[in-house]
Amino acid sequence: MAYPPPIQAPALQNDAPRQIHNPHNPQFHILEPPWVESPRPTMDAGCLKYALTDDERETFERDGYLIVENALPDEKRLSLIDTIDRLHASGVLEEGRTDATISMRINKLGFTGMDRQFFDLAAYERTLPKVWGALGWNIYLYHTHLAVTGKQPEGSYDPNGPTWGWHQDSGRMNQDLETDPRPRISLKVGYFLTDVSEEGRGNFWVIPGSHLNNELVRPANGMGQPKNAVPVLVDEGTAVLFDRRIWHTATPNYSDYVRKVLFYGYGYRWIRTRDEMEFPQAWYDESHPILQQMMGHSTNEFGRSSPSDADVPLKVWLERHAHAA
Ligand SMILES: O=C(O)CCC(=O)C(=O)O
Ligand SMILES: [Fe+2]
Repeated sequence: MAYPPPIQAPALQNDAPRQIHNPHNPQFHILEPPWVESPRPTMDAGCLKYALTDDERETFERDGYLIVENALPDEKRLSLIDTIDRLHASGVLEEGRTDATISMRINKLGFTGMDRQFFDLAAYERTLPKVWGALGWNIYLYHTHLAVTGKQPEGSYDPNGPTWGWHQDSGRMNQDLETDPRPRISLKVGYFLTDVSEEGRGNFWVIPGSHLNNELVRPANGMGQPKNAVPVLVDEGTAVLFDRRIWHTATPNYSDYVRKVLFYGYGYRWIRTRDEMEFPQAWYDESHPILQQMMGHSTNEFGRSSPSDADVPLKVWLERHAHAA
């Protein structure tokens, strides 16, 4: 598809006034979650077939990332792409156009309130069981970003050219914590909606196993990529879980394939959100308890680090289904 897509100014599906849900705001506390008294439908136990396997855990802990093929069936994937295209055409993603080195990149933070599908994906049955398998049950969605990478206006693909923007996630967390290696604390799920099975398509690059290294040795002359760096080459519909500590980078796209990725960051409930969690109140109210936990539920602040069962429906649910896990 041409980049950028033609502007059609379509009506947004969800243009109702937004309420800001900041889990750190006391008004956000739900003192008597309805599900305690009368449990509403929640995650289907069928999702346990997607639980993190021993092999997957070993791969994730050794390499710092895990590829989950066919995570998104075509219908769901195409509908997500359609939504991104609609939002893009309306101009609302433009504030995410920030990247200084990859000029055709949009990286929109905190996008879950832009469409109900984005919101619901926070408790997606094929990936959330892997997330709680890696991090445990005291988790929530602390950060999201939506990336669209179009074709660079000039130049050509050359990994031996200038070194890209290698980093570990979470900003100051990497300076403020003093251990070696630093603790994991969070991971991201990247949903690759378009085909990035070949290089030069704005691929996500990683250095396998580098999540345990506090430092990265970059090429001294600023040319080429660090040792052992590889592109994550995956088909459309693949999800990639990655440890926030793995050294990784976004890259420029020199192809005609516009790359579209949704990133969902999960961390412990005692870390602060990295961006605004803004979405319509009704979506939250209608959600099942585990999705509400992902979107910031807590009965009070204390319950983020010392949760009672009322704070963590996922824990209660896992205990109930322990026999099936
Ligand atoms: O867009 C990419 O490929 C990588 C983005 C990134 O750095 C991240 O998701 O943490
Ligand atoms: Fe990153």
